[in-house]
Amino acid sequence: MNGECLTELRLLAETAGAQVRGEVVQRRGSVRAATFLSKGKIDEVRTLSGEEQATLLLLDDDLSPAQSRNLGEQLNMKVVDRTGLILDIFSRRARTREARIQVELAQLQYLLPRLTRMWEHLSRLGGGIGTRGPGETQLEVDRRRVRERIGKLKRELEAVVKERRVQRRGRRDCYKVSLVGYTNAGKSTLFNALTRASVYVEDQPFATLDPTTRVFSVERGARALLTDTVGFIRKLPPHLVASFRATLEEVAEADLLLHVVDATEPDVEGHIQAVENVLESIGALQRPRLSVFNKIDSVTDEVSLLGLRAQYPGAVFASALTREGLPALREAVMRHLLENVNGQDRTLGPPGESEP
Ligand SMILES: Nc1nc2c(ncn2[C@@H]2O[C@H](COP(=O)(O)OP(=O)(O)OP(=O)(O)O)[C@@H](O)[C@H]2O)c(=O)[nH]1
Ligand SMILES: [Mg+2]
Repeated sequence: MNGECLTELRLLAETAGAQVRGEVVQRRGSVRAATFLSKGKIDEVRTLSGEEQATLLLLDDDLSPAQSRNLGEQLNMKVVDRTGLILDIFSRRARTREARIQVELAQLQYLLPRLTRMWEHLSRLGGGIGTRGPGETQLEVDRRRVRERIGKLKRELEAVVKERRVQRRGRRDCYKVSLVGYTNAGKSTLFNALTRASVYVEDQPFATLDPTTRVFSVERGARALLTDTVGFIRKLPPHLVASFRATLEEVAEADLLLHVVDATEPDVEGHIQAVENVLESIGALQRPRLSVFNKIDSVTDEVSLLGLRAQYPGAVFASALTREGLPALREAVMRHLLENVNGQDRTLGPPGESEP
């Protein structure tokens, strides 16, 4: 783990409402199969949490259900891994029916194997009662309930996916641009700047969960549809990616992806890689893509900006806040649009819609 990862974990923890009282780092090589943390690290966490009266241990990695349980027992603390934390933030953020279905589905799929282990543990505590003790019966009931709920949510989600497909079919003749990028890169701010919309913006991860689409006047009367969507993060839980299929299909079908990168981020390359990993997992890595380095207004280090310009010569450098670089961005989108429209049955303006 490097310093940037811990900074991000701290930010995620605070977004989920936790107060960070201390940090412990373990080398990758010392992972212990049963508890994830080594004996020495467990002691270190125990001492630190005793001093700071901490009640929750957050890990930057994902633990197996058995590891979480073992670690929690040894430390007598609640243990939440990276996926658990991200799911928690998503569920706090989910406002619409669609987002709620997607998040709950991912949460239940995450919970199911953990529920099992928890009850196995309880029935083991019953000691020698036999394999069909009361704990296990309860476990089976609980698992069935969770599975039934998962089934119901999946059916509801299927309806949402269909609905979105129908919506997109109506727009298939339009040129479609999707904003993608690491969470907090400034996608929604850029979306608002380009479309004069007013979607929710916040200096916290995962401010956006639901996609929004608006008409976007590119240049010289040409128009496209621009979509703002959920942000990505390192190790985005696969259950979440799968649940957000309805939302992410939009991205996979865009004619152009604008990859928004926070130019002030110290680990720019790590963030770009994380976004490309998610794009790959949703089958969108091959879509035409244009990098937009955002927030250049607050890059204080001119040298690092020059470095980025040299390293990413095809990218646009802009500020959604001061609007610097937006004309160049429109021009770059226009070039892609003309290339795409040439020889294809596309119109340069969506029918029956006017700019907001
Ligand atoms: N200085 C500066 N800040 C910006 C710029 N663009 C966005 N921000 C800030 O960055 C923070 C995140 O902006 P959002 O637009 O919510 O970012 P996002 O990528 O949509 O984030 P999620 O939806 O959470 O994934 C907010 O505090 C914005 O005000 C910019 O060009 N310059
Ligand atoms: Mg957003």
